[in-house]
Amino acid sequence: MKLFFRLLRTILGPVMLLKERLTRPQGVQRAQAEQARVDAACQKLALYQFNTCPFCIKVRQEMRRLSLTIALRDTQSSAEHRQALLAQGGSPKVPCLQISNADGSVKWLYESNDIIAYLRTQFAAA
Ligand SMILES: N[C@@H](CCC(=O)N[C@@H](CS)C(=O)NCC(=O)O)C(=O)O
Repeated sequence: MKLFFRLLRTILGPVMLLKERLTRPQGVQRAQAEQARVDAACQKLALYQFNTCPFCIKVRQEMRRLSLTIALRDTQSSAEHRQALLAQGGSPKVPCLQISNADGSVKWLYESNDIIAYLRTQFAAA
């Protein structure tokens, strides 16, 4: 089954990446100070993902729509990232948003729809 999905991604991957590029949304414009505040907040976030995962593409597009610069950690090309996600997040599933809180705690948010909802709550323009 895993092999089937891997094969499907190999075949459809380039098409999905082309579609992602062609439908890249225009990011929201913020005042400089507001964007600086958002950029600083985004430094506490990291998205574990990989290029041809359709759920990851959905989250990346939302990040662009909201003009968010969030570190991308590729779990397909990096064994270190994959291992960190599994060990600390509890599952190898992507996308997963790592949220580092001010008190030092870390939250691992799975499910593309939940990640998108979180990003909108935190960063959608008023
Ligand atoms: N319902 C999840 C689906 C995520 C999903 O199926 N991700 C796949 C990659 S496209 C995955 O990580 N599969 C590996 C696994 O489940 O261990 C979402 O919307 O985020």
